[in-house]
Amino acid sequence: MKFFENIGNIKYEGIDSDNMLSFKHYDKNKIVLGRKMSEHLKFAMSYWHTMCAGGKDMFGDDTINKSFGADNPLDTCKNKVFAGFEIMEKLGIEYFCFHDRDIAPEGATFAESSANLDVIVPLIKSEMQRTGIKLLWGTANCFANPRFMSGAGTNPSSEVFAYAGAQIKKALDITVELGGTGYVFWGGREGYDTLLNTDMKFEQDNMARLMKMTVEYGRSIGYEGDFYIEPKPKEPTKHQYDFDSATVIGFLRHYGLDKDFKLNIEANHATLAGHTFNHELRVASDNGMFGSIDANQGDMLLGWDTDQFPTNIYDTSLCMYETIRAGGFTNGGLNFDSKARRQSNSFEDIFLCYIAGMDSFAYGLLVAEQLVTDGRIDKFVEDRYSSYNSGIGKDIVDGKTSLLDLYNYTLNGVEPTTNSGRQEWLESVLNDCIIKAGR
Ligand code: XLS
Ligand code: NI
Ligand code: NI
Repeated sequence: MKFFENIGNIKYEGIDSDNMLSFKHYDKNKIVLGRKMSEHLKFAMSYWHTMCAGGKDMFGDDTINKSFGADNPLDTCKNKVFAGFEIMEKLGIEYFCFHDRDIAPEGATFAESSANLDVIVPLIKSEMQRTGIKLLWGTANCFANPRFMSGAGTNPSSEVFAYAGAQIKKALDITVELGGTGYVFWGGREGYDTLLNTDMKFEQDNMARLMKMTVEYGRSIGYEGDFYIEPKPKEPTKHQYDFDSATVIGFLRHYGLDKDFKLNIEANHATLAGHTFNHELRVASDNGMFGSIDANQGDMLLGWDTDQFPTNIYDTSLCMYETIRAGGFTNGGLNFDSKARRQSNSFEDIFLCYIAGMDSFAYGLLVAEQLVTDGRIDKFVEDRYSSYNSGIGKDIVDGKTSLLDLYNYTLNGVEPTTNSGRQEWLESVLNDCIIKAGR
């Protein structure tokens, strides 16, 4: 059964093609810095935005029908499997990501929900075998159902905590069964709206308890992939505990979870936290926790998570530059945690969204290659710190100086020179590389 008869396989046709349904920059077998573009980028389809979200917002209903011709929730989910794999195949997307409740409907009881999953998972597995498409990561939706209104792992009710644990166990079983290399904790409603009703320390201790149980269980069933935390500063709660990369790294180290966890960095969450996307990536990689990416972009004029498809080449370039610096993806990849705008309400739009996102990242990769081979930025940064390679600088780095040594050195020394940081020149070098990458 085909769902999108009028759309064929999307091919690379280059920048001069005026075929909307073609790639202008994403040439999957093109070798960039020694690897295929597809290996650098590891694109994934997000099941929730692509197969589920229908355009609902606070003021209006769905604008696109995603029932895929079925008339009940379970059949809809069956059809979604085939429709989803058709989309991925036609776009040449090699990975996908899901929440448990994206792929199968929630039943009246936990047992019923699990039974629904057991109907759908074999279908997904056979489609994976047929197409070679792989699971990047799985996760549990422990935030949508009203029972989770006060959080999952941080819920004041131990009954809800237990429910979340049960759901995570099942979602992890499925992730392992489908060969996933990642399992994500995005802190859904793990946060608070007012301290007047919240024991913050107890809630965070509990979150760590849940994560520890998850790691122990996962390793006991042979899961060798990474666990990820996906930072986000706010929304849905006023204050999300997993605020940003630095906060999450502190949390993981404090609770001894840093060996099993890495970070899943989302562009729009970075900007909501008041950081740039590349700042968040750098913090993760500097701490050995660069894991995976949720590719999207926000709107700088709006204070919430708009999850737009990424089209800003400046951002994709700097993201791919950080990714290359971090040594590329191992278990992670680029998951389009992005959704079509409410007014882009056709399935053709969904294809166009992915093409735009994939092309923007492919171009970003070419810019990153240009930045690396150009070398001026790397060289500038290296030179900027070169005073630490000898003399007093080397002594400082080697731990050979005391504060008194610095006092004596400076007492007898000369006034330090002030060297330019050359920001505007570096920004123009970046622009040069963005333009040269297109040649
Ligand atoms: C929401 C998050 C979510 C996670 C997966 O803001 O980005 O989509 O990626 O639970
Ligand atoms: Ni996300
Ligand atoms: Ni988001």
